[in-house]
Amino acid sequence: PAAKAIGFDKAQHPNCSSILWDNLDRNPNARALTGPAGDVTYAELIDQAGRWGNAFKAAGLVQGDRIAFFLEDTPVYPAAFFGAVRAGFVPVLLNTMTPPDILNYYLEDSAAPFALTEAGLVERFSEAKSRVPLVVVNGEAPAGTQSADDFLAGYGPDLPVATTGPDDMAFWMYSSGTTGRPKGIVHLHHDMAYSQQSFAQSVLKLTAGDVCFSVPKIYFAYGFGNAFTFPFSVGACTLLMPGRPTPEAVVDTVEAYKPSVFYGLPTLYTAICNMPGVETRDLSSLRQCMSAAEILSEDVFKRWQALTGLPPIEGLGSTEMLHVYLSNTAEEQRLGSAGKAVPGYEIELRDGDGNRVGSGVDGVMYVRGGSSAPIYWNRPDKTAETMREDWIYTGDRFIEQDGFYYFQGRADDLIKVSGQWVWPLEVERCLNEHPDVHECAVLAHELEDRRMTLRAVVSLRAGAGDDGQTKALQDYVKGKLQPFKYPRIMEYVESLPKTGTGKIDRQALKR
Ligand code: 3SK
Repeated sequence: PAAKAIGFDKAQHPNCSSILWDNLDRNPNARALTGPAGDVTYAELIDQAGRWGNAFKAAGLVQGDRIAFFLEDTPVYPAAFFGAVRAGFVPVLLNTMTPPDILNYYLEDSAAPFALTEAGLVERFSEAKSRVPLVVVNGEAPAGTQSADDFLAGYGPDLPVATTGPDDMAFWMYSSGTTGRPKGIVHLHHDMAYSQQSFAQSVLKLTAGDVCFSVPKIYFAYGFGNAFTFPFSVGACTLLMPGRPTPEAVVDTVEAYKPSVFYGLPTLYTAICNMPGVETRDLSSLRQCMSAAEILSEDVFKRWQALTGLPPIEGLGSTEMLHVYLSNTAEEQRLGSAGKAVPGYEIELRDGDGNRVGSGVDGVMYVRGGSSAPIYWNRPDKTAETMREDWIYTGDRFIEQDGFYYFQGRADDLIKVSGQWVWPLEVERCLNEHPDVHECAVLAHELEDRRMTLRAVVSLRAGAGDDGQTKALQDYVKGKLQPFKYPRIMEYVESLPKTGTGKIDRQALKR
């Protein structure tokens, strides 16, 4: 039904390379890419993509073979990606921050018989026990590897499209794997066109005149849609910036290349707003700004609007769904919300028993739409947990009001205490309001007899803490929430452990 709502015809999308190749007839001399590597027209990019595809074929790869992409955002990325998918190969987009041991895991898990990387990243393959042939781009190829120039030498640009279908595997990305091994998320040939026809057409409304700048890199699903799918689908230009996106580098890049559409994450918007002298910088080329992944604070939202005149449009997506499925729009914004369901996606909030909850009631979000990944590679257990029939279980809790969705926390800790469902975060928020509590974390705890209960780890304010403290805090929760929600186990610490980004490290508190 969601696909019908946006008039999506899957059969029209047997190979995702048409997103780039369609520009050959439409606008071959328009700029496809800009940035420090220079301008590249669509005709030039498609010429390069064709050469990459032919060279992959000549390297002995067979249709469906994976190719590991460990690349910076430079013109090689779209050329090699679109050449590979057109020839029927399956790029695996890898985060260039990955250390050698995890990179080795990716290579083994994906069974990629071939990899592309940057001259500056070759040494990360040091632990690649499954020695894959390496093609090195943007610099010198060390001994035992091949340079991109040598790899491409002698291959022409004419590349017939492989006999793939809309439901064939097209490319993968890996989940970040904060808990457990990262999972290979498999996307199909029609998925890019779906996210274009849903999110991009209804929210972004790009035109061929736009220059799009995605600070999140291409190997993130968010960056991939922003930098490839959406601009190439309408013949717009994409600005590629390699290297670390410090706020200074990002602002310099905006001034130099004058993008019209900007995509960032809340941390970047915050860092730019805090840059000394930012109000004297020229951000006037921007006409639209998008923020995703986390909720932007009201303060930063307002400061960015004051700086640029543009309210960031906030949305939420996932790698499993390929891009954004909840979004505010330029016409309809609710601060603090992740927005409404994007046309083409259905959202359901369900309670712990799987029943749909009504408006204003906290529930776990399920989403479905035509761009969802069908499986995690080689992980039937995780696939069954997340891909439930055609719904994706997001693990995020939301409340819906007037069609807008408000994030409430993660569902992982949802537990049944005395036969009733409890969200530890709700209890945590309640305890945090007590004047004696400096900070706290409330976690699920399994008793010896397998029953579940709540355990609170509390750091008290200076001067607080007497014999009656535990009872006082438990009574406080009983008085504010349903009484069965009080934490049976109370522990006190000087301070709570923190992650690298300053959040409470719940993993470290688990036992
Ligand atoms: O919101 C996110 O985290 C996200 C993830 C993947 C693709 C797109 C987005 C916005």
